[in-house]
Order: sequence, then structure tokens, then C-alpha cells
Amino acid sequence: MTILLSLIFVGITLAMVVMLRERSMRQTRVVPPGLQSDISLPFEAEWTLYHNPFSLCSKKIRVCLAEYGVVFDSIAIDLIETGSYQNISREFLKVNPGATVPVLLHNGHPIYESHEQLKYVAATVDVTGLLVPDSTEQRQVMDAWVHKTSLIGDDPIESPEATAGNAVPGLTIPIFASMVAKIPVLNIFEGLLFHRIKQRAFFFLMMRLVGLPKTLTLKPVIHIVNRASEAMTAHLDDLEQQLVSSQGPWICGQQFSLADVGMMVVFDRLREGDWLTLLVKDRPVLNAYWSALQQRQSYREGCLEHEHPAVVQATKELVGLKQLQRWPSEIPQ
Ligand SMILES: N[C@@H](CCC(=O)N[C@@H](CS)C(=O)NCC(=O)O)C(=O)O
Repeated sequence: MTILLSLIFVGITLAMVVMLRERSMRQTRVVPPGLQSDISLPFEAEWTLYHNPFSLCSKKIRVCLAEYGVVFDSIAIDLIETGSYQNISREFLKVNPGATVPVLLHNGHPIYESHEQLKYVAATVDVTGLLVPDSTEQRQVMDAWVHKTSLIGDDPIESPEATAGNAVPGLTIPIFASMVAKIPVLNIFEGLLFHRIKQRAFFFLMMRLVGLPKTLTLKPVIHIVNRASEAMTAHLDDLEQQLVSSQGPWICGQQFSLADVGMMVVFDRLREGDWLTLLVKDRPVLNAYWSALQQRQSYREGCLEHEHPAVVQATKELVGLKQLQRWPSEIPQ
């Protein structure tokens, strides 16, 4: 008995030591936005993109690079929703101690924050003003909408009113819940040990344990999704007004700009989450805008060509729940 207890004690102590050592090697922290010229990482091509097929911000930078025809080395990084916490691996934390994608490298120097990446790429390659209007006034409009489509802060779910980008994660919960249903619990558990934002890791574990239909009936989830939907409606009202005043077809009028790149991926997420019927259907101006966005080659290259099978499956599942009338009545459809 004493030997058994001693063995258990030694086992637990060893596990704790290993875990603490691993944690010390996986330190995460908030990183400053923009180009980090003091950091040099291994690179082969002028541009390297660390990205995830499903991530909103990754789509945005892929679309931007496609618009400019910039060729880049592509390094796919898994997030828990697409299979594993590769973003908190030792290797990736050397690239971004903030543990998020996308990270764009220019000649080995990382640029953090996707809205900064958009501006950096434009400042570096856009000599003719392809995606950046000439007039100061129009540039201000563009900048305001690049901000409005950005995902800002550590906990965007708490501030969906701040930007259309921040209204996205709340509306993505049903997709997340569907995606994580197929992920091994142990993979999700890793986040509780090493992810910087424990609340996020816990939320994913909860969704995995209760499954999609039950997740959608939980009061806090209903509140988050409805709040995000109301906030997105207000952002889309603003967009509609802007498109009317610019006379379209784009946010800055005749010129497709970085602002439309940001908006394209927000609309694409609404498509993936089957929110277009609720939020866009009866709005001709927004419908015309979304149709025009889908015509662009960059939409195919940056979004459609990277579609993750688990997301395609999630969209089908959400549509199915609504058709079978298994969608909770507390959440509008
Ligand atoms: N503000 C950042 C947000 C980056 C971000 O949150 N990326 C998400 C995917 S869209 C991510 O990497 N999440 C992984 C995680 O938090 O575990 C940006 O615009 O680049």
C-alpha cells in the first residue's frame, strides 16, 4: 500500500514537473501590432503567410494578396476548430508569441495583426493605388471601414458593437460547436493547460462535451449569439448607408479597396454560418454588394479554394437543423 502510494505520488510529481517545464517553454504574450523589424525568422520567399483555412483574418490577408497577385510561401497552421492547437506549439510561438494567425513575414520580419498586414502590403506593393484611393477623403473612408471590419482586442465576443469583425465570433459559435464535435477531447484539453485565454479554451471544451444542439440551448450562448446578431445588423445598416452614399458598387464608390477586402470575409463568414437569410436577404443594396464580391477572382482564391471540409459540413448541419425545425426558437434564423 505504501509502495503504491509512493508510486502515485512520484507519478503525479513527475507529471507536474513535465507540465510546468512545457508551460515555461510555451510562454504566450500580447504582441505589438505591425512590422517587427527587430525579429528575423527563417524564410525562403519574399512573402510567407502563416494562416488557417477557416480563420476570418487569414481569409482577409489571402484575399488581399490575391488582389495584388503577390506570390507567397503558404504555411497552414491548425487551430483547435480545424483539428489541433498548433498555434500554441513551441514552433509556432517562435513565429508569434501571441499564438494567433495570420502572421505575414516580409523578408523574414513578421507583421502582426491582419489590418496592419493589409496596410503594410498596400504600402509595399501598391504603386498604382490599385486598392487605395487617391483622395484623402476616400482614404479616410477606407481606413474607417478597414477598422470596422477588423477583429480587435483579446475578447471580441464581449464587444460585438465595436466592429463588424467583432460581431463575427459570436455568430461563429454554431460553426465552432459543429466543428469541435469531431475533435478528440485530449486535443481540446491542451488549450486549458497552455492557451493564453483560458476562457476560450474552456468554452471549446464545453462545446465539445455538450454537442451542437445542446450548446445552442444554453442561456449564455443564446445571449452571445443574439447580441452578435443585433450588433451585426447595426453594422450592416451602416454599410448599406455607406453603399448608398458612395453610389457603389464598392464602399469607396467606383474603386474596390482594402475596405471591401475586409467586408468580403465578413460576408463569407455569414454565408458559412447560414446567417445570410436572416441578415442580408431582404436588403437589395447588400445583396447586390455580396453578389459583386463573389464575382471577384480574389474571393475564389482567398476564400473558396481554402474551404475546410469541417466548415462545409458545419454549414450543412446548421441548414439541416433549421429545416428540421430543431433550431432553438430563442435564436432567430
Ligand atoms: N486582431 C488579430 C486577431 C487574430 C486572431 O484572433 N486570430 C484567430 C483566428 S481569426 C486565432 O488565431 N485564433 C486562435 C486562438 O485564439 O486559439 C488580427 O487581426 O490578426
